[in-house]
Amino acid sequence: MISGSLIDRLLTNLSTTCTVLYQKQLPRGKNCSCTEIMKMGTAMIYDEEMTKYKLLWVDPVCKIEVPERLTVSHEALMESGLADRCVSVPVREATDADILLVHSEEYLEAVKKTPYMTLEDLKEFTLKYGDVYFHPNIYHCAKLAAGAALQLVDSVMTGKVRNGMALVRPPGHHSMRSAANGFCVFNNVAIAARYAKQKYGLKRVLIVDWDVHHGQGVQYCFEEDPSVLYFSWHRYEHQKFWPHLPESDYDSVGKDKGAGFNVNVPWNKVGMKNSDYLSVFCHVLLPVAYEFCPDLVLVCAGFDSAIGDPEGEMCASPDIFAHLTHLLMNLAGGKLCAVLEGGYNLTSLPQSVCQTVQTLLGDPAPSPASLHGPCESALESLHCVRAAHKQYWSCLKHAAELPTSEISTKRIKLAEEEESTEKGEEEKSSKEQVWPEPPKRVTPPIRTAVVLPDGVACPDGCERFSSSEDPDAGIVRNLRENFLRDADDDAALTTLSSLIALIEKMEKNEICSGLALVRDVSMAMMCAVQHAATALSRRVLVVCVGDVVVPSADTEDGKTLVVQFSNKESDEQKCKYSIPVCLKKGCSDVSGFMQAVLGLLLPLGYEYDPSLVVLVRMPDSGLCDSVWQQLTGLLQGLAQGHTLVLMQEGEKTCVAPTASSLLGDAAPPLGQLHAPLPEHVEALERLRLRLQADWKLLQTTAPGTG
Ligand code: Q9C
Ligand code: ZN
Repeated sequence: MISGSLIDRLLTNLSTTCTVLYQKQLPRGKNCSCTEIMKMGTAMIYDEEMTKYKLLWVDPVCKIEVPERLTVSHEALMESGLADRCVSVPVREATDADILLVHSEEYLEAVKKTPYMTLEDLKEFTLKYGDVYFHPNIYHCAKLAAGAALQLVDSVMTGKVRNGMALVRPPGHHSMRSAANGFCVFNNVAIAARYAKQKYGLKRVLIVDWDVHHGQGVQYCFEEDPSVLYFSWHRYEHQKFWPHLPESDYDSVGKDKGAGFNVNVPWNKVGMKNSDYLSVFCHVLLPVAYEFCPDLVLVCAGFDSAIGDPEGEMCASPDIFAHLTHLLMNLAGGKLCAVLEGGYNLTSLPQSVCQTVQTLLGDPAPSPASLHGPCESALESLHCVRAAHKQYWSCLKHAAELPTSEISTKRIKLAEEEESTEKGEEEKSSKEQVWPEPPKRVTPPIRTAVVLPDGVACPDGCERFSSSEDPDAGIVRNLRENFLRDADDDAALTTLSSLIALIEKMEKNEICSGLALVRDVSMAMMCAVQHAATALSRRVLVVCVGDVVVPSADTEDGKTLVVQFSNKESDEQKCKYSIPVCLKKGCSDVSGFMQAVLGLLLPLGYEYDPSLVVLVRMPDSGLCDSVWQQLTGLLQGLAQGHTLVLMQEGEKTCVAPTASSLLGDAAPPLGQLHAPLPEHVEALERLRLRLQADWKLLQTTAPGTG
């Protein structure tokens, strides 16, 4: 009940200092400045005090919200060694002024009295609100939870760290201006958004709510505010799931000036999987978020959307949160604050928390388990959300109209399904989910190796690479016979055999990513792809930007998937594994290019699930550095971050920005995107329609309704 003692505070401060000192001993590059190290850090905020309240009476609805949620999450971070890698930031109490940014004075004054209430008073007070309980210490914890979110915002906005996560109780996203609700007392993330805008003058804040419940409190707070974009997906079941609100549906898009800045994705069935989540990210959240261009990303990080959760009943694996996190980390220059909301399965919760924090720390994401297309119900939701928002976002302008039949009659659907409800309840207890523990993510000792001509300096933090051993005689013979016509070209032979050695080390997970400046990009690409796909028998995703001769013979068997961005109209599409993306006016249409990356390349890449990505940049690519860095950054979510970038020798100025992205730095923001060129939109949409038969993750409408 009493805030942390002086000794506690000193200890916390001391441990923070130690963490920073410890990090200083591990500079990333030789001449790494202090601020650079700090910028790379990840904050973790936790205080045991927030475990010190609990349900004091019998209530089946509230019994899942237990102190152990926090202790198991924190212990998992300690035991995995992740906590040691974070900068530990102390909590503070949110002040009255902080809380009043979102809540009414009357409500705050009422909550202030709860520490002095008797058990009977507390029970009575609790009855004024829905699905929440009070305890004499919850007011103190609620101030710490909101304060933790504010400490996180301060740490990120002052550049002390790049990003971070706050482990808090009570959660926040259901609480409203004058009401506690759904285990929440103060709206931690809503307060943090207002605070960030006020204190740091931010113009745009994105809130991503991946908790399985609708954060109606956040929606109400910002529904008329165009400076805060709120995205939430949530179990809905056509209003049959708590909190049973019509305004949780896809057609609540925001009001007045805020129209278009509230994005609801209702899940109308339970059992949603990784593909459903990724599909919504690729086809709704990311395009809108990139167009919005936030200055800061806040995540309502609830993990009741993971498998095994008794509330969500979804089937997404804990490692999907690595991808959701990764996909947000190139927005807002990497400024991301995740604040815990729900999560009630004491096994999947800590696993999901670890996946999130490890990704914030910059470790490559694990390969997502076999993805197929989204389920029909998810497609229906996707279709509806995109249709509801097409008038507000130019990235969705071309989206299909709302289906006229079926879905618009959602209330009839609700009535129809009414009968089958009871049966579902009984089945619940019998189907305990089991899933494998996510494998330990081992980060290669070398993050980024570079193969550069002698005159070109090795970028900070990278390792210059040349094959130490003499190349295998068979490999040399193959190189000479198939790639090098000039038998005396020793320099080229050295480069190519270095590339092959690099690929082998990536394959063995000794090196994460690579970058090579080569004289002949086409030849290097052929050689790399042939080795990885044929000799090592790996699936390789080849992404080419600009005109380059692409290996076509190799694509038949599915060992390689080639996606080529160019401005040349390519007549035919040879097979499902060779995909020309034609942007006639070139890649200078940043919006069009990003549309292709988010809506085509990422879903293709995720569905294909390569073990190596070869990213090829031709000198005529026409891409500016920031767009190129976004592409490089996003692609590292695939193949466990095994990306090999090939560039032509002349492109020396591009080495540093590329290396920075490969090392895990956030790409610079692109600015608010304008509408893509209509002819590009049309071309991309035609391509997507053609490909969606083969690639299910490209679908954006339910079968028979598009
Ligand atoms: N089974 C958070 O996750 N009870 N709050 C719903 C339906 C309320 C969840 C009852 C659940 C509140 C932060
Ligand atoms: Zn929840």
